[in-house]
Formats: sequence, C-alpha cells, structure tokens
Amino acid sequence: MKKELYMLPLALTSCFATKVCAQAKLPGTPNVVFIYADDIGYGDLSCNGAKTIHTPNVERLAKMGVRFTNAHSAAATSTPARYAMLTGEYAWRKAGTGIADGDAASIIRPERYTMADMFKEAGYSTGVVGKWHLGLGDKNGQQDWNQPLKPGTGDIGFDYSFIMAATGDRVPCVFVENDRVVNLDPNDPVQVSYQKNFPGEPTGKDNPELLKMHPSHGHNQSIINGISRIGYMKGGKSALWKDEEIAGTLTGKAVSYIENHKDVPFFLYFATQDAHVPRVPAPQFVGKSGMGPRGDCLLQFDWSVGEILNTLERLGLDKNTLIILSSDNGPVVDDGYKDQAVELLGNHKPGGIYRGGKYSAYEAGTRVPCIWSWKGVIRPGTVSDALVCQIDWFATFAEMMNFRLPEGAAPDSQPMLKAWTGKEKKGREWLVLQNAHNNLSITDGQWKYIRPGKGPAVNKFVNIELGNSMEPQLYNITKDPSEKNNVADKNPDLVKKMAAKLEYLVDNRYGQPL
Ligand code: NG6
Ligand code: CA
Repeated sequence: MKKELYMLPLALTSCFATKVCAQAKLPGTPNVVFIYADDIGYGDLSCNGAKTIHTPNVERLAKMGVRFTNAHSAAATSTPARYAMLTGEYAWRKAGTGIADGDAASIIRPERYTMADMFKEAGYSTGVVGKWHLGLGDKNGQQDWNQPLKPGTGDIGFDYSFIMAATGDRVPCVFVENDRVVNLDPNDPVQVSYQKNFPGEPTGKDNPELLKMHPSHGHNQSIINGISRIGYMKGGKSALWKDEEIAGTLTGKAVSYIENHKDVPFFLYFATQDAHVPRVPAPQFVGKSGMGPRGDCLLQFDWSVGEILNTLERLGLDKNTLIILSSDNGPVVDDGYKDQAVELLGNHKPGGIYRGGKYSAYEAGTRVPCIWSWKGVIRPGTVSDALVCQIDWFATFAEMMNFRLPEGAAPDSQPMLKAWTGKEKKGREWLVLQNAHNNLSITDGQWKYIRPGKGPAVNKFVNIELGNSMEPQLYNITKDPSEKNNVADKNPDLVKKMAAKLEYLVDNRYGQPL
C-alpha cells in the first residue's frame, strides 16, 4: 500500500499550510499518550481490586476517566499484541509475528500503514519510548548494530524513538535512539548472535558463579550486569543499560518528549519494561512492596504513571490529552528468573479472578488493565464493562480525528469511539483472541469459544494453564468469569455457531459480521 496524504480534518490541513502546527484546538485532536505496561495483569492494580499492592497513580488516572473491566490485548504475548495494536491487523493473519528474538528484523515493514503513520499524516509529532519488541533492521540476525538500524521505527511513522530493541531479558541490552545504539564506542562494537556464543564470553549456563540473579528456566546465555539473558552478545560495554536504571531512563525520555512537544499535537507511545523479567527495580522501590522485585516493579510502574500525569498537568496539557493505560498481555509470576515472585506472592492474584495468565487462551491471558482519560470528554470515574480490544484503537483514533484511512489500512480495527469514551455500554459484537500457541478463541463478551488446537495444557515452567486442548471449549464468561466449567458438550449448537463465525473471520474476511 502506498502512503499518501488523505483527507485531513480542516484545522489540521491549515496547520500544514501555515507550517506552524500550534496545539490543535479541535476536541477531536487531543495529544495522545499511551502508557503501555509489560506483563501487568488485571489484578495487579489497586484500581482493579488488588489489596496487597497499592498503585495510587493508576487509581488517580482511573478516577479521571473510564476504567474498563473487559478490555483485551489482541494476543497473550508481547510481539503479536503490539503488532495488532500498531497495525490494526490481527497478528495471526501474518507469519513471523510470534515472540521476537532480539535480532529479529523489522516485523512491521515500511510499506505497512501504521497508527503512527496516521498520526503523522494528521499533523502530529509521533514518538515511541520503551520496549519495542517488533524487530529492527532488514534481515533476521543480519543487523550491524554499529550502524543505523534500517528499516527502523522512523520508517513506520515514528519521528522519534528511544527504545529497547526487544525485551529486558534478550540481548542486545542497549538502548536504540532514532535507529542508532546509544553511547556506543566505535572501538568496542556490539555483536549479537542467537545461534552461538562468542568465544571466551561467559554464559549463565557455564558460569553461574558470575550471576547476581539466577535463571529458573531458559535465560542462561550471555551475562549482562550479572544477569544471564536470552541470546549472545559481545562488546558495546559503554552502551549497556543498567537494569535498575531502565525505568528512570525511559520515564525521563517520555517526560522530555512531552516537554519538547508541548506546543504541537503529539502522539507518544510509552512502553514500560515493568513488570517484565528480569525485574530489577531502582533502589527507591527495593523492598517497598513486600512482594519482592515483581511487586516492587509494580510500584515502579505506578511511579512512571505519576511522572507522566504530573508532567502533563505541569505543562497544562492535561486539558487536551487523551491518556491511555494498558498492558500487552496478562501476568506471569515466574517467567524465568529466581526473583522470589512465587515465594512472596502471598494472597495477591495478578490475574484477578481470571483463569490462566500470560501465554494463555483463558481470560487472564488477554484481559488486561485498561483506562482511557480525556478531560472534558470522558466522564471522570466511569467504569465500563464493554467488550473492547486494543486492536480497535487505530480505527477509533481515525474516527476521533475524522481521518479517512487509506483502503486496506487497519483491516481488523473497528471504530468504537463511543465505547472507548465510556458513552456506550456495548463494545464489540465479537473479538478474536490469540494465545502463545496461536490457538484462537472468539468471544461476544458473554460466551467464549476456544478452538481446539495443539499445545500443552499447562506451561509447567511458568505454572500457567494455557487453554490448549484438542476438545472444543465453551465458557459462559458472564456467569462463569473464572472459566471453571467447559459447557461445550451441553451447547453443541452454540459451539457450531461460534466455530463457524471464527472460521469465517480467519478466512481473511476482515471485519464483516457473519
Ligand atoms: C519467553 C521467555 C520469557 C519472556 C517471553 C516473552 C524463556 C524460557 N521464556 O520465551 O521469559 O521473555 O518469552 O515475553 O525464554 S513477552 O512479554 O515479551 O511476550
Ligand atoms: Ca509482555
């Protein structure tokens, strides 16, 4: 698809003409800030009922806007959830969108029309700060990390980026700013491999004596800052991040992005590393939750949220900024490091009442925290039970800005501004969700059908039920939100109907209801 300039709202067209893009005054063109958490579950936040952890800044945001109780990421892991959110296309339609290695090539290619492209065309400055996990460069494993990484975020609509290439537990452990590794010493180039180690470099597997945090499963390759990771890397010493500084660095970059763009309309996608593994909170949060590093990282996340809210208020931008908070997938307690998350969990339920967790087809896999706040438009303190999904943000922003999307863009994204602003109780008619084994489910908010498919029933390492089964599963989510009773046998007609609906949608017939 070619990128062209499409019909723009009047006020923004004139902004192009004068080349002075003052803060857009139209109610339909607020600044947009995403605060996108990693692996934070529905039950991890006090606004959603957590009792053992207090997250006051998220509560403050919830009080300002609408809190959703049935909001989903499009997939139960990071890469496909982010892919779907930024492209408006279900990730299961596209090969190569599973959990990306740290040396994955750009998964969203320049010809793909993204949410950032749309904002840019609508006259916004566009920035991404934080966890990326959608690949960089042209070919898997072929990147030269010492050169600009092309294609990169700038080729899919972001004017500015300050990102972690993949995840905290994957090499390379460096920040990348506008396609270049930050603080790189040319005399100590970064090398990365997901195939084999570099001769002489220690690994978690062979040199556990060098570790300050030990893996519980996987994560036994290159050692960076005393933590062994997934993948091998060598060099780039001056560029390596310090794990306990990641939240501060990323939050600081997000804050300066907002400061630097206070006079123009902007879209900021701020993706935190919290509370993904390895969990290494800054000293000020260590021991504060009583639940070990995972709980401390939840407090750190809350702090980041507070910094963003304070910045917007300080700059007087809170009046014209749509703030969105959510998470890429559900929670996991032990995700590969011995960080006491299991031992110190106590009564805390990261997924709330929902079954499963990260990776799972059950509710906790994708039912995530979600808040929209927009002063003057969204009534403060609203709670919505509408069935909504992050995949719809794209088309909803287009609706909000009265922006006509190019044909074929955001094919699975549905404009749902009324639901997202808490004005309408009803959300989607149906929604397709994806677990880590690419098994799909379909829900209409009341019923959920999980299509039979291969894969283990439980991931024993992380102790999460995955929802994989060769038998059809049907749950009455309204009556049985914890998915205790599979009622597929008792409702053969409904199973047939939902299975047919799912097949219809899978068969590339975007969007249209059956
Ligand atoms: C898994 C990792 C897990 C995490 C996940 C991606 C192992 C054993 N487990 O493969 O630790 O990194 O991938 O998480 O390597 S996500 O939130 O970015 O999708
Ligand atoms: Ca995640």
